[in-house]
Amino acid sequence: MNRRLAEGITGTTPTDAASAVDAVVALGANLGERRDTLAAAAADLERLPLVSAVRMSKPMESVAVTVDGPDPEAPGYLNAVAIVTTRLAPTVLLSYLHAIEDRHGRVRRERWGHRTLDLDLIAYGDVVCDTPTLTLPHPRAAERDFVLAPWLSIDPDASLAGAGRVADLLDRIRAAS
Ligand code: PH2
Ligand code: MG
Ligand code: MG
Repeated sequence: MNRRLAEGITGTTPTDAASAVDAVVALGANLGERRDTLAAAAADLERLPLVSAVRMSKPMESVAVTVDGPDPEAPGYLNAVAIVTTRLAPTVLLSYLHAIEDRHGRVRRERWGHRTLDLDLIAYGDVVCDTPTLTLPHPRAAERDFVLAPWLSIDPDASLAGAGRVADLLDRIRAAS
């Protein structure tokens, strides 16, 4: 990894104009006015500094996956994916994602608890890293159809660093279920 990219991952300095990156953000909501919340979050992403474009998938319904597996009795999720073209360093982008979650009433009580808004940083270009605050790509993205399907819908050539083409990952999940 080059020095400037490494600084961008661990530090707070934005990288320069030549290094805008496509970051993949997964959005999910299973409480409240889910559709409105996702639309508002997309607008919040567009307003972030050093973000030049946001391409958002259509929202898709999905069954809540809990620590015990899929639960059709739990409030269902609306999931979407946004591709965010940005010069923000990944850790800074992640902080903004948390701030947007907070603004939309996110309460953090239990792991995988119901939530008004969840914003996960799935990928940042093809960066691979594992730090206490950020793992890229997102460690569970390759198993999550509710991330891969909306992502594929806006980028048919998408691939996940270290895991392969999103289309193939999704085929594999669907063949196994
Ligand atoms: N997010 C979770 C846990 N379970 N299930 C669905 N269907 N969609 C999600 O976004 C989701 C989930 C934790 O982030
Ligand atoms: Mg999540
Ligand atoms: Mg999250």
